[in-house]
Amino acid sequence: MEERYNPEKVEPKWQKYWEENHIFNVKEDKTKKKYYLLEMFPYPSGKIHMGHVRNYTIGDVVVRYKRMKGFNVLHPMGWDAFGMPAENAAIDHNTHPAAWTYDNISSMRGQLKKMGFSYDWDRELATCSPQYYRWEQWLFLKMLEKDMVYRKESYVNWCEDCQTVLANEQVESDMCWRCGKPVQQKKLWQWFFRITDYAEDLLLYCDKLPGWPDNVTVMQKNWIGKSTGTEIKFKIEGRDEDIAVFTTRPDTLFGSTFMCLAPEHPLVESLSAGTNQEKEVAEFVKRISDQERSSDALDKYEKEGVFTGAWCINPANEKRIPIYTANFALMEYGTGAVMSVPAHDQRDFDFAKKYNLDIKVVIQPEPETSKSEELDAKTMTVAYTDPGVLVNSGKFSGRKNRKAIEDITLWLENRGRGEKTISFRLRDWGISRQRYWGNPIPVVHCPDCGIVPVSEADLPVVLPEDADLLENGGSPLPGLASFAETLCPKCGRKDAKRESDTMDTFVESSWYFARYCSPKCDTAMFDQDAVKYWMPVDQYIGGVEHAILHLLYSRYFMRVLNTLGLIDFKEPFTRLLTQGMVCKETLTCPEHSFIFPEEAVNSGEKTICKKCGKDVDVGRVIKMSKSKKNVIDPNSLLEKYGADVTRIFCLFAAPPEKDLEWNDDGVEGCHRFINRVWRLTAQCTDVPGTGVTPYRGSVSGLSDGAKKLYIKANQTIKKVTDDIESSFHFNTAISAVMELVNTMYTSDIKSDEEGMQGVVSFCIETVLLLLSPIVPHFAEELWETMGRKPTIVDQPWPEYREDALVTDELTIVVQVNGKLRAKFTTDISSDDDVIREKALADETVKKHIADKKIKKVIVVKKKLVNIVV
Ligand code: ANZ
Ligand code: ZN
Repeated sequence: MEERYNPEKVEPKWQKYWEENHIFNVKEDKTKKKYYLLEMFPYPSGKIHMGHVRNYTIGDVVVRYKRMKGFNVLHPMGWDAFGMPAENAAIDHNTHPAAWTYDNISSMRGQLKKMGFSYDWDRELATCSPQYYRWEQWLFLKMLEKDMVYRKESYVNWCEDCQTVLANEQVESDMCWRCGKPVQQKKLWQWFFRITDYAEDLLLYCDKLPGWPDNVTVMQKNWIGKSTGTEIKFKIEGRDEDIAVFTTRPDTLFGSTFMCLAPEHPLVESLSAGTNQEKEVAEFVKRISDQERSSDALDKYEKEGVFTGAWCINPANEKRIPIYTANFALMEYGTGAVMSVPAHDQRDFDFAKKYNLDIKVVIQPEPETSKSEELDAKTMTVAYTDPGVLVNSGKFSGRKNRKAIEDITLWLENRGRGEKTISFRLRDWGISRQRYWGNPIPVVHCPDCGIVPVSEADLPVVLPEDADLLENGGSPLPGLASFAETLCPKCGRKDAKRESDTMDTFVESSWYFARYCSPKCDTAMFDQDAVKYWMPVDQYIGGVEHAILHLLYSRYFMRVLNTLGLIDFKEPFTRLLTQGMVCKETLTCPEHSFIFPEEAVNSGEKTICKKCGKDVDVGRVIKMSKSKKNVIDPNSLLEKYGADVTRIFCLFAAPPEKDLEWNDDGVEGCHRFINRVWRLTAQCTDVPGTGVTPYRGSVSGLSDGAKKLYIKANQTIKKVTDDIESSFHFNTAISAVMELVNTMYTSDIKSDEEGMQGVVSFCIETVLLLLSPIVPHFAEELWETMGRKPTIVDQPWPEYREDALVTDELTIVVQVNGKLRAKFTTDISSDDDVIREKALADETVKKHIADKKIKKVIVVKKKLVNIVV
C-alpha cells in the first residue's frame, strides 16, 4: 500500500471504473423510491469556477448518500448554452458562437469528470441543440394556439449610431457598450407569455413550499406583488361613460381632486378631441411614449402631465375634477388610471404643486397621539401619509381612516360605484430577444395572412450555426436571406419573412429538468411516464441570484404544461437549497491594482507584489470574481490536491447555505486529515487480524477499550446521518468523523482485548462508508485495499445501534452505613447486579467494611449503593 493518498493515480482509476461499469446510469425502477437531485446547470463560459465546484459537490454528496440509503437517484448535468457571451466571444475571437459553445462544453465536461461527480452523463443535454429547442418551439406553438402567448409593442434599448437593439448587458450606465453614445428607447412588436394568468396560483403556492427557504418565497411573493384594493368608477362629465381607477386607499376618496390617465389609456385621445388641449395632449403622448416608463424606472423621471380638457365627477362628493394624462400613470398597472389625492400622496402632491391643482385634506393626525399641528392645505409642504382621522369625508368624517377602508368600499359597492379588486405587480413575461444565439420563435410573417405559425412538421426552425456576427453586435438573422426568406405556411406567398426574434434564454431553463427524465425522446418534449416517475425534482440546489426569475418562470412553465394536460403536478422543485457564495480577500498592489493570489508572496507580516515588490493591501473578504482577481482556479487545486481534498474542503469550510471563506490553511488541513485516515487504514490492514469481520453486536461483553471505541463509532454514525438528513450540514458531519479518527488514534487498536479487533474493523468500515459520498475516490481505493468488493457506492449506509449510543458513564456513589466512602463509574446499561458487585469490589469500600458482616446492600438505581454492616 502506498504511503499517502495519491490522487493522480487513484482518482482517474475510479472515474474510469465508474464510467466503464455505468455505475451512475439510471433507469426508472418502480420497485424503488426515486430521488431526483439537480443542481442549476451551468452556462458554458469556458471554465468551471469555485462556485460551480461548491454547488456540485454539495449535490453530489447528497446524491451518493441517498443512493446508499436505497433510493433510485437521478442526477443529470447539462448546459444552459444559449446567450450573449457566445456572441461576444465569437466577435472577439473571430469564430462562431456554436463552435465557441461546444468547445467550452467539452472542456468543462472534462473538468466536471475530474471532480468525480456522479452524473448520469448519458442524459447530458445542451439547450442550443436542435433536439432540445425543437420541443420548446413546439410548446410555443401550443401556447400560441391556446392564447397563452401574444404580441404587443414594447420598449427595447436602441442605439441609433449602431442601428441595433441592445441587450440590457450591453447598456453600460445608459450608454452603448460599443460606441459609447446614449441609449434610447424604441418601441418594437414583441412576444409575451401570459404569466400573469397564473399570478394568483403562483402566489398561493408560495405558502405550500415548506422545503424552500423563507427568504426565497418572500422574494417571490413580493415580485408577484398582490395588492388588494378598490376599483372606483368616476363618471365622465357630459358623457355616459365611466373611468375606473384602482386604489389601495379608498379612504382618501373625498380628497381626490384630479385624475391621471396613462398616456396610452384608450380614453386620452377621445377626451381631448375637440378641446383646446387636443394638440398639446397629442404631442405629450407622442413624446412620453418614446421614454421607458417601468415602475422601476419611475423615480428617474420628472413627473409631468397635461390637462386633457375633460372633467369627471368624484363619486364621493359629486365634485367635478380635471382629468390629466401623466407620465407616472402606468397602463400596465391596475386600470391605467389613478385618482390623485395630493394631500396624502407625495407624488400627487408634487404634481398638484407643479400644475397648481387643488389640495384637499381629508385625514388629520389624531390630536392625542400626535404633536403635529392641524393640517392646512395652504401651508403644507409635504403630503401627510400617516394614519389619522377622516375629515371632510361626509358621513365618514371622524372615523379612523384605516378602519374606514372597508366601509367606504361597501358604500361604493351599494351605489354601484366601486368594488373590491386585486392588482398584481407581476407583468407578462417578454420573451422576444433581438439576438442571434437563441431559440428562433417559430412563426412566419406574411403580407397577406399576418402571423402564421410554422407547421409542426417543419420543426425545428433551425438556427443557422454558421451565421456571421455583425460588427455592431446586432443579430444577423433578419438580414440572412437563407434564414429569413421563406414561404408562407398558409398561402404559400414567396415573400413571407421568418420571425427573427429568438427567445429569452430563461425559457430554456424553465423546463430542462423535465427533459432530463427522457433526454433523447424524439416524439415529444418528454416521455410522460418518465416524467411521472422522476418529477418533481426532490432537491434543487443553486445560487440565490436565481431566487426570483428562474424559479418563478420554472414554476410558471409547469403550470402551462399542467394546463395543457402534459403533466399532473404544478411545482417543479420540492426542496430548494440556495448555497452561499465562495469568498476570498482581495489583494491590491499600488502599482498593479487588483492582483491574483499567485502574483503575491507572503513575507512574514507583509504581503508583497511579485512583479514590483511593493506592499500589497489585503482587502475585505468578498465574493470571488474575475474582475477583483480574488479567485482560486479549481484546476490549480485539482493539480495540487486532487478532487477529493477539494471536495472535502468545500464541505468542511462552511455549511452549504452560508458563505464560504477561502482559506489555504483549511485546504491543507483537509489534505492532512485525508492522509491521517489513509495511514490509519494502512495500520489496521497491516496488523494481525486483517480481514477481521466487523463487530456489529451489542456493547455488553466488550472490553472497556473496545466498548469505548464502539460507542464512539455508533455515535458518529448517528451524528453524521442526522446532520445530513436535517440540514445537509456536512461540516459538522466531517468534524464528527474526524473525532472518531482521533479516538482511534488514541486507542490501543492493536490490543488483543476482548472484541477489539472486530470493533476496529467496524470503525474503519464506518469511517470509509461515512466519508465515501464526500471523498469517493479515496474511499473506493481504501475499500478495495481492505479486500472489500467494489463498489463502495452501492454499499448500504451504515446503521447505528440504539444500545450503543450511551454518551457518558454513570457515576455511582457508595455509602457504608450512610457515610459516603467511594465513587466509581460504570456503563449506563449496567444493571443492579453489576452495580452491586462493582461497589463491593471497590478497594476503599472493602477497607471500610473490613471484616464486618454485610447485613444489607441497597442499590438505588443508577445513583447509589448503600451498604449496611
Ligand atoms: C389613491 C391613493 C391615495 C393612492 C393615497 C395611494 C395613496 P400599490 O400599493 O403598489 O398597489 N396607482 C394605481 N394604478 C396606478 C397606475 N396605473 N399607475 C401608477 N400608479 C397607480 O399601489 C396602489 C396605488 O398606486 C393606488 O392607490 C394608486 O394611488 C396608484 F394617499 O390611489 B392610490
Ligand atoms: Zn400568407
